[in-house]
Amino acid sequence: MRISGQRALVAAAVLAAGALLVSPAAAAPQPVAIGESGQVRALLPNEPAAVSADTIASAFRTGARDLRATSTGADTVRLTQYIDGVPVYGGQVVQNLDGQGRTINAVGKLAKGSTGSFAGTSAERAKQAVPEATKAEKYWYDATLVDEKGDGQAVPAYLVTAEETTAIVRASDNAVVLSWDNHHHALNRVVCDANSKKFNTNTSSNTAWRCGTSVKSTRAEGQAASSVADVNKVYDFFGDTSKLYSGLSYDISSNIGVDYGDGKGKALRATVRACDTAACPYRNAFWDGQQMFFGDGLTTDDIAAHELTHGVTQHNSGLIYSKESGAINESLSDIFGEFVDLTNGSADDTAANRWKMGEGSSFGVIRDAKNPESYSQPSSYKGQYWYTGSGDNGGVHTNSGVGNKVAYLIADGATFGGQTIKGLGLPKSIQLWWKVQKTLTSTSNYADLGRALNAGCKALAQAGTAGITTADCTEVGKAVKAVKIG
Ligand SMILES: [Ca+2]
Ligand SMILES: [Ca+2]
Ligand SMILES: [Zn+2]
Repeated sequence: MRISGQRALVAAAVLAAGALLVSPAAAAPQPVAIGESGQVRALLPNEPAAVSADTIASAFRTGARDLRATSTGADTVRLTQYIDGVPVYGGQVVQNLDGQGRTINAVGKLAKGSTGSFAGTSAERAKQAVPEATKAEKYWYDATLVDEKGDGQAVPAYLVTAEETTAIVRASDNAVVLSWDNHHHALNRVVCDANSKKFNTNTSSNTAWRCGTSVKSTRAEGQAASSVADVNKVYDFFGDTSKLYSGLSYDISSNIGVDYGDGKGKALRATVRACDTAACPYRNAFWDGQQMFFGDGLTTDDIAAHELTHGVTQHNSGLIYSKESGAINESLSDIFGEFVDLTNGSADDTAANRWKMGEGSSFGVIRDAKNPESYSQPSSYKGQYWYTGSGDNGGVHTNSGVGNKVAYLIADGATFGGQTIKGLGLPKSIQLWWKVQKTLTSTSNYADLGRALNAGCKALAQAGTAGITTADCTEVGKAVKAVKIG
């Protein structure tokens, strides 16, 4: 209801040059949070208020007033910035709403304005900049929204999709200004045993290892256990992951599942005991955008939930798999992977394994959220082991240590980074990180994560979700400070 009203108001504002607006200019200045680049990153009203999209646009100091509600949840609305009917890449604000639909706060970022036009540009030309491109869509690109240097003015660009990569191509000179890997290395389940069949995980089409068509189903929903342990483990861990997300009213089968037309419907699918042409056994696992791919013995609860959470992230915050947003993407997968692990009652849920990733897998422990340094990951923003190179999409599997550490601090509490934090425990943590997943945007960086944690906690305390209190938010604030992201 509110949303369509808001959309109508925005459309009217564009057409009638503000004639129908309730004079936002006359309203008192809104309390805002300013990011490193000097731009507004959050609107923080003193108390929940009825806020129009136009008020948000002016609070975020943008001249482009066309904010459209592009997705809505029970307590959040995601607004995307449009200029002349074309979306701004990463130009999004998420409103946290109270039970009356009033805004508790709004986090995100918008382009200040735009220069140039799409006249004389073409999708076909943009596609030429990316090998094997299949699609090119118009977007405005403001480098500062992805933490690159710029003047805050969006320029015409194309979001070009190829099988292995996604890139932003600037329309004026057809230059690739940003690119990332699509390959990220839920209850209807289909699990397929590849039995060491080899696939080229770098170049071959995803269809080669599709579970249910190219590789036949070994165990589908409701079927008896298989003789292959990896098949049964993934089947069970998909169940555990689905249960955790159901507790957050999110049905992963319907939201991230895929239907390959094999009669099994939209399902969480995984190909297990799969090999790479260059490595057999293959010691890795990934989410390919549609389904999971597991090397032999990689099927642990935390890894299965990690891969599925990449699907959840793809369909919610949409964090791009590059640099800081990619590190946060990885971290959300580790955090929810460990939330599933810590709450599924498996025999290996010992104190020694708490916060470790990959215990029990064929490659052993690979990361530790409690002590990231022990696996050469940073515990704090730009701290020891912080990675600044271009490998691994800008260190997404290294710099994720910061997000992991803050999750550990919030859940268990500790003295770290000059702060003594009292832990909130797992149930509250799960609610808080779910709020974060819903409020981050595709280009969020660590400072945005800090704000999303603080703003999200405040919104949950206001709603009384899971018994979260403002005292808990004080602890969250300390954890955010301790790892230097706020
Ligand atoms: Ca477990
Ligand atoms: Ca674990
Ligand atoms: Zn991952």
